[in-house]
Amino acid sequence: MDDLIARAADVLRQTKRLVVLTGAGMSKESGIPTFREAQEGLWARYDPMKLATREGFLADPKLVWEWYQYRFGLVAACKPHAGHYAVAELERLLPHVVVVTQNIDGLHLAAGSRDVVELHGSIHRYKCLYGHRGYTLADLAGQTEVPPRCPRPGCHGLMRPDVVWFGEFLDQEVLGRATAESQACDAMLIVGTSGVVQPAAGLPYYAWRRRAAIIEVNPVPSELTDLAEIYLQGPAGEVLPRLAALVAQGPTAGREEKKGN
Ligand code: BJW
Repeated sequence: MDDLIARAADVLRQTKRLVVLTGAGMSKESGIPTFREAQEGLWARYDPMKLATREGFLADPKLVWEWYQYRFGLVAACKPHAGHYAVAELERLLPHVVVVTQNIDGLHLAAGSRDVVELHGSIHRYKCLYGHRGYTLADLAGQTEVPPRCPRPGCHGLMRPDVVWFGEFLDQEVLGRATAESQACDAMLIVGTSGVVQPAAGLPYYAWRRRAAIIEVNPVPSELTDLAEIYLQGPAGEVLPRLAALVAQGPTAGREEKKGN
């Protein structure tokens, strides 16, 4: 493992444009459950068709609203871990780093990453069924109806979290940026995603087609592991800080020379 992390650090040090693609496993060590892991994943306990589709919301808006409020409470109680800070550190160490995340928890931003593309939206933002966006929970405070109604005068549409549910299109500008970055990168660091949800799972193929170096961090092989030139098998909170520390330290050859002196 030490050798693999050193090799990955060498690759990153030479990287001009890095995309860090993250999924639910990135936030697991902060205390936020993943989706598809057997037993502990959210979809093992909850039905995604009832809770993460527009049809599910229209069938039972109160149930879906309350589930997201429960998850908002979970997220609000969590902090970024060492892996999130290591990703933010990479942004300071390398010329161009963009974080493309499927997570809605805002933890990359909380850790100090500045260029973050939130593919599936954010649990910190709310919109109404008619698409009026940009609200926070504070804007809805004082309303007694569940879910609350759109604060825009004359609208009254049901409010929902500004996240992307199954069967919904991703924001075209957001997906366009993620695609363009993946088509232009010379390395992609994939962390904590099973790689089954499209279109996010298609992004590494753009990088692979242009022979960008693909590095994956995941304790369990994913649908994307075969694309990876370097597979770092382990949790984000352990692997990423070691990786960022080696990138900061300088080239492997330099370290060996120092050791020999
Ligand atoms: C660790 C770790 C540790 C554990 N460290 N790692 C083409 C083919 C087939 C289907 C489709 C297709 N195109 C579109 C679809 C339909 C659908 C889809 O992909 N379905 C698949 C399930 C088959 N996609 C969509 O509907 C998307 N929309 C779309 O494509 O629009 C166009 C369209 C419309 C209609 C028809 C066709 C096309 C929208 C997808 C939206 C996904 N939304 C969710 C919920 C977001 C809000 C919320 O959070 O509530 O997004 S679902 C859920 O899955 C969430 C996640 O972002 C997403 C991805 O999951 P992720 O992050 O990979 O988590 P897990 O749990 O799967 O994996 C965790 C990983 O972490 C594991 O590998 C662990 O090993 C690892 N791990 N501990 C590092 N410590």
